[in-house]
Amino acid sequence: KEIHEEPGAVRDTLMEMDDVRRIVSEIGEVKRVCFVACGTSYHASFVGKYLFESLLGIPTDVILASEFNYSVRTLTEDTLAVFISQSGETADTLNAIRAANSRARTLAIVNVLGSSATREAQHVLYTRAGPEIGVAATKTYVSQLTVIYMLVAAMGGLDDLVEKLEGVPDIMEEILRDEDGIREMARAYSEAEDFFFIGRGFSYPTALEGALKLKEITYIHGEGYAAGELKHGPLALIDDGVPVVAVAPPGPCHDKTLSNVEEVKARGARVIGVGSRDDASLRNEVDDFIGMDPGVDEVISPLVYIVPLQLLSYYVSVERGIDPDKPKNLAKCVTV
Ligand code: F1P
Repeated sequence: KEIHEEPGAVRDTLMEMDDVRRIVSEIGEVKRVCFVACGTSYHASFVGKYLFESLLGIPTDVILASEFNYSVRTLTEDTLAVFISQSGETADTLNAIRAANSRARTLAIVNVLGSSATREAQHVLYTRAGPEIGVAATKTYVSQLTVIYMLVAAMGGLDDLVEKLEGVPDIMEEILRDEDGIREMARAYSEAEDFFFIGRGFSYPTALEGALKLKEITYIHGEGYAAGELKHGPLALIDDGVPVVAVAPPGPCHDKTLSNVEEVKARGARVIGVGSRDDASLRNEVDDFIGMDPGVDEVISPLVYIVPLQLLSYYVSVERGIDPDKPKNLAKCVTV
């Protein structure tokens, strides 16, 4: 249900563009950005890093909230520290905001109105995902991404980026209308013991988040890797029949990711390719193919390409007889 609410969550979040512009003018000029978060919110932060660096040229760090204490000293007055948290109550993230407040400008991006993070941070932006009951974050992830894109668009005056964002909900709806293929695919992969997710650039965070969703709701071991890292170790784990999900939208990273697909295929991997539906080179190389709207480029792809990966984990979970909304050993909010 919550995956199906994603187009609406993105639409509602986009309505806040004026608020984002107001906050950006309150914050003023920044020379450095530092994202701090946990879990899924940490992966959203990674997309933020690629956006700030490639579109605005602003050096950006991404730090796990639980590791933040070890780098708090590097913050400066012209740093914008951005804390991302669905709940706004995650203890590690709250501690990090408190530690950062006297050293940098702080902005919290949260989903729950009036949560603790909104009181601790100097500035606040809300995602408009509505309540999320499922323990694993889905619609709140795409809403967090939306706010990050809006923030970058407002800081850089990038109206073309806002235009691209406005097209995203319709593209998501198209994927959701066509989910039977993914349900079929999930059946074929539900007995797997290990899964790998690979992507480069903007698709690296998508690979990380795809693997996290799989771990959280199917209990299958899943690893997300920057595709170029495969040769630095993980290739040793690729054997006959090991599923590899390759995230390869059109753009500058595409061909290199394709060569990584060839590498894992040569070692017997069973590859699910996620790419533009007119991408014959990827389609011909892989065992299963998830075709996406050809108009979605690398920059905007994190918002769209995560949807089939969430659906895949959801259907694998159901296939394995698990309740995807209540995975074991995972709390919706980690307050200790
Ligand atoms: C962070 C988080 C979630 C995850 C789980 C545990 O929460 O890691 O991403 O799905 O619920 O907490 P938050 O700070 O974004 O609320």
